[in-house]
Amino acid sequence: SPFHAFLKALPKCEHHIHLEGALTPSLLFSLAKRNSISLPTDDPSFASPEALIERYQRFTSLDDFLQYYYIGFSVLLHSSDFEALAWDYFQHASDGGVHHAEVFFDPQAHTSRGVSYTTVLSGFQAACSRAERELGITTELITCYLRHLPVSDALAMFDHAEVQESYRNGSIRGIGMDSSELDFPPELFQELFDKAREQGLRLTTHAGEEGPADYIATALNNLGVERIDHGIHLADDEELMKQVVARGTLLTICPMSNVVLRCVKEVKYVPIRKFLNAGVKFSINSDDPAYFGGYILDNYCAVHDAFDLSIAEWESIARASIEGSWCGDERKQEML
Ligand code: ES4
Ligand code: ZN
Repeated sequence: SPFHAFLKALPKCEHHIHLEGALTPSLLFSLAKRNSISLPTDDPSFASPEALIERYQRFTSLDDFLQYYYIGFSVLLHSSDFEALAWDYFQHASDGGVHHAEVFFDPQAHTSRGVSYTTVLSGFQAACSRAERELGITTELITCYLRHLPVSDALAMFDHAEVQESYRNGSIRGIGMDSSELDFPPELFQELFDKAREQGLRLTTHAGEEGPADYIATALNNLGVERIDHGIHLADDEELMKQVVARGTLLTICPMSNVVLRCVKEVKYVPIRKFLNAGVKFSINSDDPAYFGGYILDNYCAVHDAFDLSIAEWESIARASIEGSWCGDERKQEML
């Protein structure tokens, strides 16, 4: 449709994409073969890429998805694997009109398997350089900490020499927090976020995806994050919504993710209209594109089909994605 072309051409930024979530079943199987990794034999979903794709359409919750997501990590061993993974994502992002991407990865889920942080980071950095050179996409990397693991594990990762070096030399712009939400409220990780803030890192966290609006409040007020990843449950708390508007906090919304993980029944139940009416800023993102059936442009199109937004509304959403980015002001000006 003509609107698809309009949405594709809109200069946009992506803020909520887990690079490990860009592992397509096809890349998963080819890396498993190349690296001689055996996939689970007790789950028929790993019989073929097609069977896996079919299973991905039947996730029942965030935790049901995460079980597959972490199995996928097992095929990623070498720097070149991480480079291939991120490069695959950047090509799709470029096709969707992304000019700047701020991408998450989960260091703890690699170092715990014996893959060094430097192996992961160097592969991702190679893809970032190539994206800039060949696609004109600028990038920022964000290390995400896993909330289902002990706080002590997160703190040890944060203090690890290679990680500290990447924070100090600007390879990594900020930290986030992800994985299983309901049993792990944000305030558990107060010390981690205090240390990151003292070091001048930018701060965000997943909150209000499956968890209640209270988790968004503690993420903002205790952890001091400047963005909220997902945040759809903000719509349940009118008072908090006013505070979010007053602070100018950006939500990084992932509509197709919310449907596939059953946080909402359909895209039309993502509170997009409510946020627009209230003046809550948000960007629209893909989250784990290889698992949730689409990249950023698919998410823009799904929102358009559900809400029939005006051209002016779309321009303001894309502008918010640029203004809410963690790149320099000069780069923002180029995109605006
Ligand atoms: C994630 Cl959708 C989602 N939620 C929480 N943690 C995650 N890690 C990767 N995708
Ligand atoms: Zn996410």
